[in-house]
Order: sequence, then structure tokens, then C-alpha cells
Amino acid sequence: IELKSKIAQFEFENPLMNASGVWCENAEKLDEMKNSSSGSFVTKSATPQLREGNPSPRYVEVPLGSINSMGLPNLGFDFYLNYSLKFQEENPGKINFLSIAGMSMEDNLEMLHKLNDSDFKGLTELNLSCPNVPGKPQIGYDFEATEKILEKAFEFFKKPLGVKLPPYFDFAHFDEMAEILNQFPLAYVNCINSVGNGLYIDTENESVVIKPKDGFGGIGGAYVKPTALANVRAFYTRLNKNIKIIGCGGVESGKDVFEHLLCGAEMVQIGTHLARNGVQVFDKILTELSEIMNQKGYNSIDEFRGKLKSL
Ligand code: RRO
Repeated sequence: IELKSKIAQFEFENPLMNASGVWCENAEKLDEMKNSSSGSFVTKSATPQLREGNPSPRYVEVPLGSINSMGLPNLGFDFYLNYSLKFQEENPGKINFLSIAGMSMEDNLEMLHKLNDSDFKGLTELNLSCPNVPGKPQIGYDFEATEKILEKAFEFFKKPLGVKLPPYFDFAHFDEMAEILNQFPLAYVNCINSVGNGLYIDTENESVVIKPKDGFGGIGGAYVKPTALANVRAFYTRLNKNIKIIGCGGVESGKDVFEHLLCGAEMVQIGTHLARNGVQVFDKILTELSEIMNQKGYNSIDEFRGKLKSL
């Protein structure tokens, strides 16, 4: 069975990856991702300098998923760039994704300049959708700001670039965002980040479960799969065919991956389920995906990617 996927000039053995933020904040976790059976990996969204992030508890697993308000804790941009440079040197022909999430336009442009001037050969992901930094709205919900950052970035950035989007919930927003994204030579669009600013309640204690922002946080896991699939499908059907889609949201099984691929995803990421179970999830999900493809008589993903049927 052929599971190969392609973004820009890069080919991956299979479509699975971690979701940025999960299992990728330090060298130990990144090494585990690197040695896992996933097709690639992405690093924790970086800011120019190290950040401690929000106070704990800031990530809680709940029965149907997770709620987080990490607040962008990370080791600083240089750490993730150096890790990626070492990875590509030690693994010829392989590359990873490097995620950046500046707190301002200047931060983002500074990191993009450093990447452009470095030997980094991989894919850069511009995170436009962090929901958890108090006082910093998600850029992806500000259409003008999104267009402006992309205009500035593509004035000089010559390497393959993708964006991580928040979920949208209205056709007017799918249309408007797709029209903006189609103006740029993006390598891919990643749908979706967590569903921002949900509230999970511990009924017995009559309390919120995470400390930052009075308990409001990004929702992931089974809760968000229909929203994730809708966003993958909406952008797959609206974007230029050279802009690939990465699907992220609610993936726990080979069946979930198959559904993201049917909607048009080229790669599929795992967040909440990976945080709960560790890198063994990739073996299990790859086996399940291959079994589904076998049963259906598919030999490669290309035979069904994007081919979701209408009624
Ligand atoms: O660090 C976080 O709080 C965080 C980020 Br940057 C993001 O993009 N999405 C998320 O759910 N949490």
C-alpha cells in the first residue's frame, strides 16, 4: 500500500504528523517524533525569545478531548531552527516543518528573515491562530491583518511557506479567507488550530479546569472533528490546486485519517490523541488506515484524496 504524500517539492513516506504544540516543545520530545513512524513532524510554535507561557494548570484532558491555554511556552526560535538544521544534516533528503508565532508583525518578519537567510530547507508554518495569549487576538480572524502579513512575508520570503488557520464557521468567511490566500504562492494551509476560547467545567467542584483566562481555552480532540473536516473541505474546494491542505482536528484512528484525506487533506496531524498516548499512536493509526484502504481496494491515497461524494 502506497501512503506517500507531497507538499511543495517534498515527499513524505506517509501523511501522519504531530500537531504543532504537541510532542515537540523540546529536544527529547522532538527526538521521539523523529524516531517515530510518522511521515514528518512540526516544531512547537516559536517566538523570537524563550517564553515560559501561562500559569498551570494550562492543559487538561477531558472525556471528549482537551482544553489548553498554554500561552506559547517555547524554547525560543533559535532552538527550533538549530534543531531543524541538525535534523536535515543528519537525515539527507528529509525535512521537518518549523512553526513560528510572533506576538507582532515585527516578530514574525524577524523570524521569517532569519529562516530565509539560513540553510533551513524545510517548510515554514506561520501560525495565524494562537487563541491563548491574553490581549492578542487570533490574526486569522482579522482578514486585513492576515492579508497584510502575507503581503509583507512574500515580498522577501523565498522558501515554502504554509499558514495555520483557526476554524471558520460561516461560508462568507470561507470565501473571504480563501480569496485572500489564493493571492499568494502558499505551499499549504493547515486547518484547524484548536477551537478557541471554549469553557470546560468541573461540575462537582463548580469550577473551571485551567487557570489562565478564567478557564477559557482552545478545544481539541473528538469535539472538533466535524469542524476540522468542514474547514479542510471548504478550503480544499476553494483554494488553487497548488496550495495543499493539512488536516488537523479530532484524529484518533485510521478512520479519522481516512475522512480527512477524503475531504482533501495531503497530510493529517494528531494533537490531543498524541498528547494522551505518545508516539506509539502513529504505528496503530497507520495500520488502521492501511486496513481500511485494503478493504476498500485502494492501493494509494491518490485514488481517493479529495473525492468525498455529494448526495
Ligand atoms: O501555546 C498555546 O497556547 C497554543 C498555541 Br501557540 C496554538 O496555536 N494553539 C493552541 O491551542 N495553543
